[in-house]
Amino acid sequence: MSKTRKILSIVLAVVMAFGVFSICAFADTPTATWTVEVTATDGSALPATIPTGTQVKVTVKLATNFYVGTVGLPVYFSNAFSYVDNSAVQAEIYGAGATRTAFNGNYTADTGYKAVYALYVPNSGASGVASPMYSAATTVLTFVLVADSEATAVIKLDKTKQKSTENVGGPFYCGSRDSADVTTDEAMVGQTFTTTDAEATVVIANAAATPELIGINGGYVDDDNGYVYGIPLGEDAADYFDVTNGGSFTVSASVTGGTLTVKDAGGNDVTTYTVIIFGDVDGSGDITLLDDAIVYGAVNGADITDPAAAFAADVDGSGDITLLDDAIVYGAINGAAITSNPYAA
Ligand SMILES: [Ca+2]
Ligand SMILES: [Ca+2]
Repeated sequence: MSKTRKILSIVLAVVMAFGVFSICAFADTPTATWTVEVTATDGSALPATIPTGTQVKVTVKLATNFYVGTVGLPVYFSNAFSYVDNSAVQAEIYGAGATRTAFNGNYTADTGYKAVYALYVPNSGASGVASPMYSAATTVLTFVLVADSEATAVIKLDKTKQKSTENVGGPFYCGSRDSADVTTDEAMVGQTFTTTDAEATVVIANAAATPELIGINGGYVDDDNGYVYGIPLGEDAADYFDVTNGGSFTVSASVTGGTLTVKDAGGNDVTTYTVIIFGDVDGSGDITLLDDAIVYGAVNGADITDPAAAFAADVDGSGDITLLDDAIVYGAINGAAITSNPYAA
């Protein structure tokens, strides 16, 4: 037996167990308007195109007021998506004690589609649990999908899957009642529903490779510390780096403490680095007596609290700040050369 047939047989067994067929009335009942919304997992709007690997949240709402009976809710989604295990959250329509079941969402449904199947069954009529009145925009089901492959993907309730006299085995089933009394009122099935908004389309594109910053002309990317250096004093940091995979970067200032931001092809920030100009401890962009004063203070026990400034003060790359660093900074003020990367081989 295929998984789909197995699911259908379970649904039919449940429906029959509740005697729906015995009072069988595929009556004309009010139209129920269902909506399917697809958003980012935090509920914000999705961009026009999402890259593969993105997770999206599917929210199924019922925007009609009526006394609800048993509900079987198959939500179909294109094979380009996969269901995220255990992500389904079902509304407690009949209270916490009633049966709610969300089947694993990765079984094959129609060609090209998989589905999440959520079932809501009231406790038996004998228990006297009142049938609740849905209020407009009740969230019935949420779950999370992950985009696997490039596609124009669809997530939908499928009207052709609705149970009716012509389609008794239809898995989409929405019972209703005339009042809150579940013991005496007839459960009616075959409720029509409006499909207008019960479908969402998401465009999935293959994710571009992540852009990486690389050093050129002696520029160095220190990924361990999040620093970039190797930029000669007074030069523009932009001339010492490049980005792979169609990315780009911006530099706020070519001074110690400046920020180099790597962006992807879409202009989104990917990584941020802090610029280090060795000897420029105060972040002014040049080396002056003010820098020397800070280095000299550090040699004598003062703290340089900013990590980037402390890194820039260790101009010989020894790992600590000593009189040798002070001598190099003092020399630079007086025109001596200073290395832009003391760690270079
Ligand atoms: Ca300075
Ligand atoms: Ca040192």
